Amino acid sequence: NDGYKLWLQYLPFENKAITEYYGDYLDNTVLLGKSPTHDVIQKELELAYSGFFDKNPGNISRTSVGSGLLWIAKFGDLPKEIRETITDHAQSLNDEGYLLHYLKGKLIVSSKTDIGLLYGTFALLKKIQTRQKLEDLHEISNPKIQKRLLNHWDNLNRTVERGFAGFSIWNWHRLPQHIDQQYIDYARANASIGINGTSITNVNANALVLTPEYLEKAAALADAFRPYGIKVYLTARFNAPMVLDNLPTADPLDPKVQQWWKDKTKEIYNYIPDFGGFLVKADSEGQPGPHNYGRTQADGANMLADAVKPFGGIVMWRAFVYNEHTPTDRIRQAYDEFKPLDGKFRDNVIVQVKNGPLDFQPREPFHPLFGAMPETPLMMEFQITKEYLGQDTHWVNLATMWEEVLKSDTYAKGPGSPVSKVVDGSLHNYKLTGIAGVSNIGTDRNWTGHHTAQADWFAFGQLAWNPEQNIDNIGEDWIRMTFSNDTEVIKTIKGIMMNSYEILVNYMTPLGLHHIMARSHHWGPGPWVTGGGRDDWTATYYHKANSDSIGFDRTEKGSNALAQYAPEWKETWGDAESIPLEFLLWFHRVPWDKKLSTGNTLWNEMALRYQKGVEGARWMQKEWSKLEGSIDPERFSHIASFLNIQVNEAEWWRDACLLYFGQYSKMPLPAGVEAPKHDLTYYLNFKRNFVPGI
Ligand code: BDP
Repeated sequence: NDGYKLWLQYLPFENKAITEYYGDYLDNTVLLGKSPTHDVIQKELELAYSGFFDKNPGNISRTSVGSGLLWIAKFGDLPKEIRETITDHAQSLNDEGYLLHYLKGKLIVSSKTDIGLLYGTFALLKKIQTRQKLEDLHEISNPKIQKRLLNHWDNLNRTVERGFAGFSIWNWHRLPQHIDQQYIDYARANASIGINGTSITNVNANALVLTPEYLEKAAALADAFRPYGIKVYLTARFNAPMVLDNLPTADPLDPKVQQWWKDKTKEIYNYIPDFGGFLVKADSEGQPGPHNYGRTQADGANMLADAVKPFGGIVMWRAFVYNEHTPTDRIRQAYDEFKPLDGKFRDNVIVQVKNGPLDFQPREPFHPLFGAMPETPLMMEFQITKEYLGQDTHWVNLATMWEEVLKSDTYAKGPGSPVSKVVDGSLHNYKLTGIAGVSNIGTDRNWTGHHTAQADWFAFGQLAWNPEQNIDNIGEDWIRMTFSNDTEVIKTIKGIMMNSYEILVNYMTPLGLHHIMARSHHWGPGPWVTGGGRDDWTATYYHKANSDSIGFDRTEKGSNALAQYAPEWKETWGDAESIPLEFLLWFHRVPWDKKLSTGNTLWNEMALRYQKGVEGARWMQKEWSKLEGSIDPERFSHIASFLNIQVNEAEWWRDACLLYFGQYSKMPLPAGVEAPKHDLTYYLNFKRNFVPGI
């Protein structure tokens, strides 16, 4: 098993009783209605059937038959007598929602729309994959977030920015004529978890994608994805009018520029009639933007919004805007820039905000813009690819981090105003809602490099559908669908998953440390990174270690980034004595010999946490080894070898960071912390010339 089938393994039923139980339904299936999506549904049912029963699928009836036990049809397509039994329930369905309902010997999967029916079918298959009892089913499910997107940071030359699982799956050279099976399987996988949009190009955008040659190719992808309910979005390079058509300016208030975008947009819609809209990174890390013309982010976004408006498109405008020439703390800048623009964006603009104010670190407090923009829809951007979290070889369950962020209380409307309710729109009554995950997939046979990184893609989809879903259940479903329904296997893998996040934070960035990775590629430790072109891309800018203390003072005595949060947070995080230790050095400078609430000095606590992280990684390895024989050998040894790497790299992180910081603390390692294997010079030079990546 090479993992290509992801969580859609449709593993054979383990015994006769289970085979017969589900066989009753699956051998008596009625699928009513006609559309390309119905054909997709039929194919998926057949694929699942051949997996479950290990034989060719029987006929699925496409006309009403009295003997049907499993009915899959839109509400309007159901025979009257069945339809009447679910009328009340069907009222509460939205356009993408589905209903699973058991009644008097019949199981009904229904919806208002074709896509809702596809989602319902996948939901049913999930119930079967996770061995649930069908007679208990009474489920109505509507997605809580409207736009649920993957963001691919894929370049036109097929490299993937921060991609660690091979090259881009978009083979531009062969498009539009060749539609690879992988595109179809991509769409199936995404539809199975409710993803309904994909932005296929890097946010560090190449204007070429807006030329007819590429639009034709993007249109071919859009055609392939359409039956699966997935819309295509493109990244727009802000100065495209200059790059592609030699306009003298890209000033968003210039009528000629505005007209250029209107014409370009019309052209795009000729190729892709249901084009979703633009995703834009502007005025950030060298990308052009409205700042170049003294204009605001709203001016830039609104120009594009006006262009897509007549066609029903949207603009996702990223808040990841910061500048090395701005003297304030980098993490303050997005809020300082966007907060005053609240209410100034068109109604088809949604501002896309990273989960934290810095940049996808192992642990950050939630971004202070959440809760601060009641008049402007905000969408969440998570990074599924693990740029700062060990990249392809570390096993870490990202859902744990995402849940922590989504559950954080913004206090925007008093206690009980979590980030999840900002994102699902309920807190501020946003008319437009969205969530994006920076994709972790590539041409690797198993899509994601690490088999277990498939779980992050899966969990992202589940949380996009419902950001308040329980991550334990998400994890368990994934294990059952991907590996096995065996109780021991589930228990062991779930144990590893649910502990993996804290373990990684401990061996990388305990106590609120951040951005101490190696320069530029961000793989491995680099607390010594300093100097170079941009201060705000170094480690020393963030940890500021010296012989007295370490940490970034973000209280009013320091950068006062803390003031961007609600007063409740100022109270919790503002006091170095009582702040939860996971954010201590994010908000405070703390003397090395300061006694913490744990009874340890800061230095000892740091060292012990690094050690604990290493021990955690070893524990993960030991737990996994118990599964030999219960998991297919190919995936078992693939994961085992990656765990080896993870343990080695956890030790590397611990040793390098403790040696480096130890120069400042000048304190000995406390009992229980293993002595580093080498001296600091070794780590400074270790893997220096190696460029990780694909
Ligand atoms: C950072 C990445 C960089 C991205 C940037 C972004 O290092 O490659 O272009 O985020 O989100 O995390 O735009």
